[in-house]
Formats: sequence, structure tokens, C-alpha cells
Amino acid sequence: MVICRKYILGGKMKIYIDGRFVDKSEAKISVFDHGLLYGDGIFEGIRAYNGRVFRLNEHLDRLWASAKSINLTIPITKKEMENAVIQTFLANKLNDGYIRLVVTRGVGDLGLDPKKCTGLPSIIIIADAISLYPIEFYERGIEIATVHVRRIKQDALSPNIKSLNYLNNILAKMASAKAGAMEALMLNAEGYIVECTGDNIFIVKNGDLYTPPVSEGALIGITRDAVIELARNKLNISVKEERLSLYNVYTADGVFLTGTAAEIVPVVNVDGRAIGDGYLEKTIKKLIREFKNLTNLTGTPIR
Ligand code: PXG
Repeated sequence: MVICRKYILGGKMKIYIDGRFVDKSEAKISVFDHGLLYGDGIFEGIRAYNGRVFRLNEHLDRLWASAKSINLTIPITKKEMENAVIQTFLANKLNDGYIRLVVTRGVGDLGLDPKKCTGLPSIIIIADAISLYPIEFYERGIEIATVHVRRIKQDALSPNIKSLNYLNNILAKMASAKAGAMEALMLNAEGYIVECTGDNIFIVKNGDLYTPPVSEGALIGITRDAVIELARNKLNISVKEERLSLYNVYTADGVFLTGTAAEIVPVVNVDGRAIGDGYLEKTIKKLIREFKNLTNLTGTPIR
């Protein structure tokens, strides 16, 4: 997706590295860090709205699960990490913003073997003001394109490990840009819909929501979960996690993407086909409104 970053204005950006805050220009790690050499590490993207960090515990639980899965021990507790995230927002005087939380395997030698990383894993926390797409795209919707790059097979690498290696997604992103679209629709090896490069996908059909089950190879998105809860519990909308084909997407009444960075963004065109009611689709509008309420009123306070 196209990221329009509005960098922190005035003052210096403060980056958290291994328990210390440093200026952006001083924020450096070793060229022998296996996060850099091999993408051996994990990350989370987290957002704060109106002085509250949205679903922080869920993000930390997912980070810890990613770490467990690659046998990496995060050298601080979840409570300490929660504190570090809050302190990073405070240090950068941000009430609304985006956090990139990265944990690398740490410094090793030029071989793959993570046992050679004898020091501690590195923890890096970067906060910034971000709006993913220019505002008019949230109002008008975006165009996406199906790409030839298939989502990596889960029996090779679980999509639920938010690893520092995002080449699968980056190659897909490049292919969608070639097709003149803002985001790539990724299929699994069987040709069914999975997700986009940094967001999950939903369709609306006859007032019901459908999204691919995560067993198709998608990340269990935190925004996806929030949207499913809002639809079922607040708006009384049925949500079905079902295998979806391109036919289902092309013939939907509405299509939208969800992600921490993207939030909820309507899709108005897929592979050159205009989608149903586009950005005017009623269910999507209701969900965007409820999601705004939820993000403004809930979350871990920044203080
Ligand atoms: N699928 C993938 C592959 C992701 O990386 C999501 C879905 C949405 O998940 P959440 O939990 O955020 O609702 C993601 C999100 C970005 C960006 O800049 C987003 C992600 C990773 C890297 C960059 O938009 N992850």
C-alpha cells in the first residue's frame, strides 16, 4: 500500500533501542544483526487513537506467539514491553500515531545459525504520525489488482509469524503497482482469495460479510477480529468465514480491506471491474463509523 508519512513535526524523533531512547540519527544497529542479514526477527504494527493504544495486549500476545514460533526469547516481560511502547509514544509527544515494534535475533556471525547470536535479541520501537492513504481514498475507495505472486504456503512458513522477511508481500506489491493498482490481492496455491500485502479482505453480499478463513493462509489480523466482533455484536450483521474465489469478489456488493495501518478502506475496483455500490456501500459505511468509535473510546491509555 502507498504510505503517506507525516513525520513528527518539530523536535527530534526518539527511537527506543534496547531500553534507551536515542535520536533518529543515532538509532543504529550492527550490520551483523541477523534481523538485517536474514530477516531473522519479528515485528508488530500498532496504532494509537485519541491517547489510547488500540488492542495493545492483542498485539503483544501476537508478538510473543511469533517469537515462540521462531524460538526467540524476548528479553523483557510483556508488562515491560507495554511500558516501553507507552513511553515511546510519550517521548515523541504523540496521542495519535503508529508504532513499529521490532525484535531481531541479535548480533551473530555471517552464518545462518541463530546459536551464533550469543547476545540478547534487539528491541526497537519507532513511533510516527502516519496516514496510510491520502484521505480522499478513504472517501472514494481504492483500486486493487490480483497478482501472479502467490501467498507463501503455510506448510513452508506460517503466515502468522510476523517475520522481518516480507519479500513475498513486497513482490506482490510491486506486481500490483505495475498493474496500476494501489494494493495487491493475493491468492493461495489453490487459487483462492487469501489477503492483500498488509491487510485482510472482506466482501459484502446481500448485507452479509464474508472473509476467507485464516486457514487459507492469511494473518489473523487484529483489525479483522475487531471488524468481525463489531459486525456480529454491535451491528447484528452475519459474518461468514468461507473460501472465496475471484468470482465472489468481482460480483460482491462491496469489498473492503482491514489492517492496523490501512484501518478500513473501501475497494471500488478489482482487476478493472467496478465493485457493486463501491464506497457508497451501506454496510461498509456503518462499519467505518463503528470502528472509529471503538478506536477512539477503547485502548490502553498513554500516560
Ligand atoms: N495481513 C498481513 C500480511 C499483514 O502484514 C494484516 C494482514 C493486517 O493485520 P492487523 O493486525 O494490522 O489488522 C497485516 C498487517 C503497513 C504494514 O505498513 C502492515 C503490516 C505489516 C507491514 C506493514 O500497512 N501488517
